[in-house]
Amino acid sequence: MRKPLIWLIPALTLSAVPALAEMPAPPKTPAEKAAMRARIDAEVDAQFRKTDTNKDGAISRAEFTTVSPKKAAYFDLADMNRDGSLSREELSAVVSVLFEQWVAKNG
Ligand SMILES: [Ca+2]
Ligand SMILES: [Ca+2]
Repeated sequence: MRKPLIWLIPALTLSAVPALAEMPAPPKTPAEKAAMRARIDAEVDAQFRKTDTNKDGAISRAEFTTVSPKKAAYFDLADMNRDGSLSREELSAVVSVLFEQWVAKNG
């Protein structure tokens, strides 16, 4: 059975989503929330490109471990379809959960 993504939150919220860590306050309106989400997506894009060192459009376990050695254990949690690599979509799914949890907790 798949572990819930909430397990990722303590380890990843601050370090994997710096844009989220820098947020001064949760969004008060749907427009603010959309703007924050866009900023976070841009950050995720940048991190994805940085981690995908061979530029094949996916993050392999080796790439993930090299860039984030302390978070190596979380690769399996983020690899939702168990194909041994993280797609941009899988990373976005994780970040979406983190963002919604953060809004729910702080909003
Ligand atoms: Ca790659
Ligand atoms: Ca995958």
